[in-house]
Amino acid sequence: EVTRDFTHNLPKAELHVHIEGTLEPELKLKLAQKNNIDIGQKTIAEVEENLKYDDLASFLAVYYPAMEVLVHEEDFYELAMAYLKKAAKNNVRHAEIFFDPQAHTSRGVKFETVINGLYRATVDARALNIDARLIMCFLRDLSRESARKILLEALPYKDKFIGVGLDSDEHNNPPMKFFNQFCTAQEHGLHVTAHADVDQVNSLEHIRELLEVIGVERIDHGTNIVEDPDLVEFAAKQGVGFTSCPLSNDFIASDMKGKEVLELLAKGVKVSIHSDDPAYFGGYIGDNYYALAQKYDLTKEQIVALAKNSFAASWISEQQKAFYL
Ligand code: ES4
Ligand code: ZN
Repeated sequence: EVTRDFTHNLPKAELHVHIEGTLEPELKLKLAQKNNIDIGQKTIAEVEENLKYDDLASFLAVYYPAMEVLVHEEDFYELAMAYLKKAAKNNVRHAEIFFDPQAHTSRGVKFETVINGLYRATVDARALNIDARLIMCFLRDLSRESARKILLEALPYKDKFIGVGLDSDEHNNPPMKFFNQFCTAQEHGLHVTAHADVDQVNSLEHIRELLEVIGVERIDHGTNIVEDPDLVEFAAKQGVGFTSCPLSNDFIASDMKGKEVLELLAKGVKVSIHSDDPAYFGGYIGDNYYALAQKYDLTKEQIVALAKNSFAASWISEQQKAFYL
């Protein structure tokens, strides 16, 4: 029998968490007060009242405005440390954490402020027995010029993050819009991943571009790939990872996508379970494993296989990988 203790205590890698999506109502209120920002909410109940969404667009409309409480380097440090402490309780041993610099630079916060605060938390995470890394995402609903600008601003700091990702509103924003940025990132030795959200128009086309043209190492969500067996075979052969987030999917698509996850697992694709925006979707990584296990009656063996995939699809050294696999 699969218990909550089993899913939470299993050693795992977190590969799909947006640091801004770990901003809990309590910290949001604390930072608003500290930074003298009127967010129009004074109690945790009032903040929670505002958490209403049922698709990607309605979610993002709540998500971005909440970030305005993040202003100083210390705020980013505190946000990331709070997340890492929760991750440690979920026995996360390795974390590759997304951040959205454009969501902050567009409000007048310097890139340097964001990365220095987050990076310092990843260094201090060593004391929690977590190997934490950062992945900088481009906001796909902004222009390619904006993505170019932030990439050039970020490159001098490239020892502080390990890869680039692509997130935000996918509608009418295909991966190829950012082809040049992905190429430049790859030329600089950065890893590459990108979101292919569930429930999107042209989802398979976007997944094909990511796999066949850009050559991403992972796809975030992307479980719609099961609709194309040839692409699944290609992804399996290339060892591409798929980071699925059950509780997020349940909000965004009213479906945890467990059927798709199990099909990919059975076909030898490196699919794994993660938390996306845990402060918004009702749980951290252990809760995501547990919810999926309950809903689809997963065996311990399947859960262990998913956790092993999280290390296999991670960007740790082969030596570290051998330790976990
Ligand atoms: C996101 Cl659920 C989701 N999809 C796309 N971009 C995102 N950023 C944060 N959460
Ligand atoms: Zn995501």
